[in-house]
Amino acid sequence: MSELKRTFRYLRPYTREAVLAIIFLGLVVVLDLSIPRMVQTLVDEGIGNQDMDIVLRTSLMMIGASILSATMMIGNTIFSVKASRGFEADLREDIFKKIQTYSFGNLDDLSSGQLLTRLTSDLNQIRTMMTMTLRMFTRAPLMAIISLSIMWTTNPQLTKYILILMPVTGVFITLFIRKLQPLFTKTQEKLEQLNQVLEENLSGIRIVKAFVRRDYEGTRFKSANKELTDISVRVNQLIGVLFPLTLLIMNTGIVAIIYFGGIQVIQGSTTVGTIIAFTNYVFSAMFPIMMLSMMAGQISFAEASAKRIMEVLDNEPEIKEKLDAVQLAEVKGRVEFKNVSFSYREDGGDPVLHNVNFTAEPGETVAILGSTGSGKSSLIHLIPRFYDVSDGKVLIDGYDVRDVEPKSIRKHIGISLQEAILFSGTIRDNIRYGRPEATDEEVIEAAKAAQAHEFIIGFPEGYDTNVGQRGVNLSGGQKQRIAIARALLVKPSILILDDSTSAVDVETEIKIEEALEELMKNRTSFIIAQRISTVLNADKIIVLDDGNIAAEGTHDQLIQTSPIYKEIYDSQLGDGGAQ
Ligand code: DGT
Ligand code: MG
Repeated sequence: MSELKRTFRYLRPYTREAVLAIIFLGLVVVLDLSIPRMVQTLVDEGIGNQDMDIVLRTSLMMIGASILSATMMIGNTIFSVKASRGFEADLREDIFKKIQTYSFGNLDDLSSGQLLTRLTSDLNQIRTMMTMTLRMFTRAPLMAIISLSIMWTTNPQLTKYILILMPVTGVFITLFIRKLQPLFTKTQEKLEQLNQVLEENLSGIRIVKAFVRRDYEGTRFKSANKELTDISVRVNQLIGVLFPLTLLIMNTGIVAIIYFGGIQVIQGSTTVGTIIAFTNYVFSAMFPIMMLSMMAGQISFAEASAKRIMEVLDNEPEIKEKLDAVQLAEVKGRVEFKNVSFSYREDGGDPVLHNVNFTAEPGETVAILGSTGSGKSSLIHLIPRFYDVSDGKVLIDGYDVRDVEPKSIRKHIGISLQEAILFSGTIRDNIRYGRPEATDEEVIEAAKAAQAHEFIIGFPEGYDTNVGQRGVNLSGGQKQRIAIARALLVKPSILILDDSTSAVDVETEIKIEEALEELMKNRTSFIIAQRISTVLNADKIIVLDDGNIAAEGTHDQLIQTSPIYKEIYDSQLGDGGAQ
């Protein structure tokens, strides 16, 4: 319950609506409960005394009360919907805002699929809970209290029978809920598992087809689906048993009222009308207990969802900005790694970089080579402070990146990540993502340097071509070139290209290389490349081997001194090389 309670603070801005909704609900209950009272008057005074006037008047009053009650219910709906939808929107906005503050490390822990589930279905659970609270759950206890007080003031003796039955039902339902609660939690888990299978299948459906694994995937889905179905059936069967049983108890109450009430009527100590009214009030008094069983499910679901949502909100960004962080107005581009070690897990884990030391002077081009998994991407991710080092320091212009406001560094860095991700929208908007105010000329200039201009103007709509959701209608190499243009357009002091030409043919790669040479003149550039031909001209080549710098220097130096470099060189360009 505790996590759910914490979400309730999002209702605060809607206090007025929530209070109004509950006031309307209270009026509905009072009006509804006044009706059995009127029945009592109608029977005892109207029919009993054969007074047509009272019969007519009371009937009209009953109709009036019903109409009024319906109107109040509409009022309740209007305000409760306003409050719960507002609550949902605010909470969703907060989750969204929080996710934007996440650093890379946080995003490694919570996948986008998980975050999406929390933003949609979990949020939905809580909102449903909120709507029900404002519309039905509050109604139940009100009904119980008011009907019991009416009963008590009219005939305490008969009320006692009901008061005996209520705790019996209460105990009985509590036992049921105890049994149900773990089943609800399990249902939620099974649902998540099924979603996981579905999500993987949907995003990887092409792989499934390519590897002809439809049957395997079908089995996986079937078993997850069956598990969910089995547990849902059990839950619903239990609930199904619960309802008739509470109904049975309620009917026992009504029989008791009629039996003992009947005796009282015969003895002349009560009236027939009272008995009729009482049978109605028994229902109203027992109703909340039945409601409780429904609530139990909803609350368990909502609590589970609240937990997941609060996990997102409680997650602190791993990269923390210092209070007295330095603002860098200008970056010259000197990058220095001092005894840097790095591991992805804060609690240790195998370091992926060991004691890395190097300096890149402003304007230098640094090429990073190394086999796959050697730590190249990890290394360059430390420059914009996507992750914090485990040991040592990364310095930009002499400032430890941890002492500088991350925004003010990143503004001066143009980066093209290993996986080129584009947004839905036009090519133009994608290229100027980092600098929306860039002119069309600048966009074209960047695209030309990235060797993207040619193919872009080849599209019927040129720069206004829509790249569709996640840029699916472009080839891998085309996406990469747009990503390079996007990085160049920022006119960064530090340019980082992580394997940005892996999907581009050799000829185009060389062209990009040539165009970049001009553009890289005043920038410190880090180029990760698989092909050695693209890095021959670099001011400095760093060869990474399993997280260690195995060699560092210019091509001429390395070819003399580094066997590992010579090996890479020979395999690609030397005697054994293809080109
Ligand atoms: P590549 O792109 O295949 O040529 O390889 P590199 O050199 O870019 O390698 P890198 O830095 O991506 O990975 C180095 C090691 O770090 C490798 O053992 C995988 C591991 N690693 C990479 N990214 C993550 C991550 O996000 N979380 C964890 N726990 N490990 C990671
Ligand atoms: Mg990499």
